[in-house]
Amino acid sequence: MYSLSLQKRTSLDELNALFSLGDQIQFIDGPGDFTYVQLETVHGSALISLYGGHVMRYQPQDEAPVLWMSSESQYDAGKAIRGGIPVCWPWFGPHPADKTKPNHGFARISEWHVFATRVIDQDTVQVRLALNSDDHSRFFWPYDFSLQLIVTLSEKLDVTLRVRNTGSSAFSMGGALHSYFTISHIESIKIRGLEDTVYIDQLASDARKTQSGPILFGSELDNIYVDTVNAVVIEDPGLHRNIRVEKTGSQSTVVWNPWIDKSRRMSDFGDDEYVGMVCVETANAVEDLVYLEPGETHQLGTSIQAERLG
Ligand code: TA6
Repeated sequence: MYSLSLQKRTSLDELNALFSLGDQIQFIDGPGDFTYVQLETVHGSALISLYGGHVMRYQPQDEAPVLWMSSESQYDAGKAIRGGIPVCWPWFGPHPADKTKPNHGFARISEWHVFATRVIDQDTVQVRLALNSDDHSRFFWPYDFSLQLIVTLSEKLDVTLRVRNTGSSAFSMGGALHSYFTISHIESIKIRGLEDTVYIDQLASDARKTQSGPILFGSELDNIYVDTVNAVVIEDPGLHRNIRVEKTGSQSTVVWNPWIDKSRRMSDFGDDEYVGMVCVETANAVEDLVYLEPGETHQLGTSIQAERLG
């Protein structure tokens, strides 16, 4: 039995008093003593951690999980959760000038708070989490902002990161909704939608190449596809399904599988877990940065749907 501190129980009780909605939106405790929001509809369920604003699970009714989570994920403040949909913001990858700053920005290692919850109908529920600039964020990045993560569960999963520049200075930002997907086996899937698209091969000194045919996997792959607004489909005959990933507010898509050696180098990633996952990330990466004047807003959105094959 997991015993909660009095303060923790109170905060959960307060959250449920303020924001829970029947059995469709509930706040629960979980790994790392983090607080989670559980969404349920007739179509399936989802789970989101307030730490990191991190969608951890998306499970359509009668389907295998769509999002992948590492069994080795750590749940420690200051460390990103491994799997699900990490919110990479306000930069993608290493900080452009200061390598001591966290990879993929600080949003995914920050404590988000609940802004609003809605039951739109029995088929659709929504939660909005918020993260605003403060002394913690200013340690990493000198600008003022208001973030909202809008998660809508229906017959699909829609995740939108809305950024508003609330300061008096303009800023440029990058980022990604860095989605990890569950697949049957990395060597039996195909990824379509990026054919003939230019990509930056992060494993070949960022050489620019052009995708020929569907993306197939036989070794580590870490590509940033540029100038593309295309939907992507992960064809997975082993699970008798396709996963369709559509996007808004993004001109770049990242596809990644760490394969054997990189998996072994990551302490929060099982040595053999690479066979059951692939990342397809809706990004603002490389030259696809977003410039916001004071008061301006940008939305980066990904829409995820599992489609059963015959
Ligand atoms: O998905 C692309 C990527 O930038 C890879 O290079 C790899 O580093 C991955 O993100 C995971 O990064 P993380 O900081 O979460 O370990």
